[in-house]
Amino acid sequence: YHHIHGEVPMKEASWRVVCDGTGKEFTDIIYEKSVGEGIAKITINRPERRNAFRPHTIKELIRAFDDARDDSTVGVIILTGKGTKAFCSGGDQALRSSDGYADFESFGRLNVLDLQVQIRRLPKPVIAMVAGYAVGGGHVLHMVCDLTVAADNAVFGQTGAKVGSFDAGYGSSIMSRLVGPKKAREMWFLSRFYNAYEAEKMGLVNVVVPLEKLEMETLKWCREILRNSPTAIRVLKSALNAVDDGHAGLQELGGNATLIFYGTKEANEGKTAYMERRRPDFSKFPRRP
Ligand code: S0N
Repeated sequence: YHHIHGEVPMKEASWRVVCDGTGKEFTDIIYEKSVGEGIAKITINRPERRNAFRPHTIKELIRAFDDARDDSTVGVIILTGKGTKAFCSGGDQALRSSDGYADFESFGRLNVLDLQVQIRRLPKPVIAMVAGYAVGGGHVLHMVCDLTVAADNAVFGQTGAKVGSFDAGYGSSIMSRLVGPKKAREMWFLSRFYNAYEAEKMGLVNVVVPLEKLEMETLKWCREILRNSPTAIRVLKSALNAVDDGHAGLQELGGNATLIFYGTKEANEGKTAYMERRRPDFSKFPRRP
């Protein structure tokens, strides 16, 4: 196997900071791309709040994920939190109001739900790189990522039942898929925290590594993915999400079928005939069994 593929290089990445597309600096996140490799890294940068997010944080995350999606040199995206104490501690409770979370506006938002959908639909793998706490809405964020690489100091859990909130969307349905319906009830009803090894046993994370090896291991996973077929990965991601995402999931998968079909002579015959104002001739294309 290694004769064909070789080991992926175990080396640090060289990161280049990317600015906000609007010309402003990001304040709540750090957005970086690796030089010479197809890796983007998005870091929630509010360590003094255990990387709790406010609506503005989510807006920045959405912009960065949009950029990473559109950049055809990027093949895999890491989502992480600044420092070693937390990946993300969920919504900023100090800003929670009667209609969501409010920071610079007079009304509240739950725009993290838009970010969750964006990560699910993004046709490139998103890897959660978790050190410290991934709790509340931060735990849901790691669950909607495609893979999770956890440091041995990682702690996972939902706090909703304790702090008077809940995520009855992906936070419930995807969790139930990941850990099973009984364990999902345990996580939500009891609001317990689980260490990295417990989380690994529950199927919440892919691998646990010593904290000091967290980024190196995550980069190794990224590089292994980047060696593989982007189209295969794109279709597989949409296929793995399709049932759970219902019509939207099928649409994503179906869009990939169209994308691939457009590259065939058969599809091109239809378009060419239309442009040439003639009847299309599909007779030469096989009706495969
Ligand atoms: C993360 C915890 C366990 C860390 O404990 P530790 O290490 O002892 O540190 P602390 O001293 O507690 O914290 C350090 C400083 O950081 C602040 N801080 C931490 N977390 C938050 C937070 N989420 N919001 C605001 N501030 C936070 C502390 O206050 C402290 O500040 P100082 O130093 O000034 O005192 C521990 O901190 C903890 O348990 N945190 C709270 C975790 C939590 O309950 N999170 C929110 C859960 N809910 C959601 O995330 C919902 C998300 C959401 O948007 C949503 C989505 C879908 C549907 C509904 C909702 C919804 O909100 O309703």
